[in-house]
Amino acid sequence: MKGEPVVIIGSGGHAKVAIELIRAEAKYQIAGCTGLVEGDFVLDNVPILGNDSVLSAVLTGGVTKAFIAIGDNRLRVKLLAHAREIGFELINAVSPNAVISPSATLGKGIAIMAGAVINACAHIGDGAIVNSNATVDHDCFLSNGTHICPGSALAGNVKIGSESFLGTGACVIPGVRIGDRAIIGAGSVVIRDIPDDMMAMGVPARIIRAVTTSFS
Ligand code: JB3
Repeated sequence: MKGEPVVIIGSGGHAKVAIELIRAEAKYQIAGCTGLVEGDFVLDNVPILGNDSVLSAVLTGGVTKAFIAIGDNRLRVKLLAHAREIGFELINAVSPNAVISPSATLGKGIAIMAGAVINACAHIGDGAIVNSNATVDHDCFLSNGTHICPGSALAGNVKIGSESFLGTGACVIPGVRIGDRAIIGAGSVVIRDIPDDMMAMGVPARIIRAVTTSFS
């Protein structure tokens, strides 16, 4: 397998998807994963090298690129900063079957799955996830660590704050602002702004309570 080596930080379901995205791009070779359970494998043959305490040794061993494959938004953003502090360069994992506008801007450590559409002048922040078949339309702004779950749809000019979570199949009408660390329930239709740290769901989405935990 050719390409520069990359270490995957995470070893669960999201890591499986990230590994296959990176393999499909064929730009990097996967050196291994770090996780909470050592001495196992992810997918067919990607070794779990140990927990994150091995990352400095992995870097000095010549693996200078990393991808954070953790679905929990808050933990992913924390690990993104940690990997950068150690000295890793963060790569993106972008499906060759995603459609990304040439005027869209992408940060680092981003996952964009198959069938996703990122339209004109949209911005995707560091560590964001635009999951399978999700659409982000023109002039949308996704802040760092946001997760747009499979099949969700953002119309034009939607702004989503950092570490927010948009559940599977949720829709947001044009111009809506969703705050930081917000959680929108699966299948919701968001027609008005949602403040920071609030959970909303339903058609139309209504605020049901404050958010107390992070989501993935
Ligand atoms: O919804 C979809 C399509 N995907 C979800 C994804 C975005 O988020 C998926 O269904 C899950 O809800 C979630 O995937 P994730 O984060 O892989 O979840 P799970 O399968 O539970 O695996 C979490 C992994 O993170 C486990 O392997 C843990 O060992 C590992 N982990 C937890 N804390 C950690 C740490 N790994 C490292 N390296 N460092 C940590 O601090």
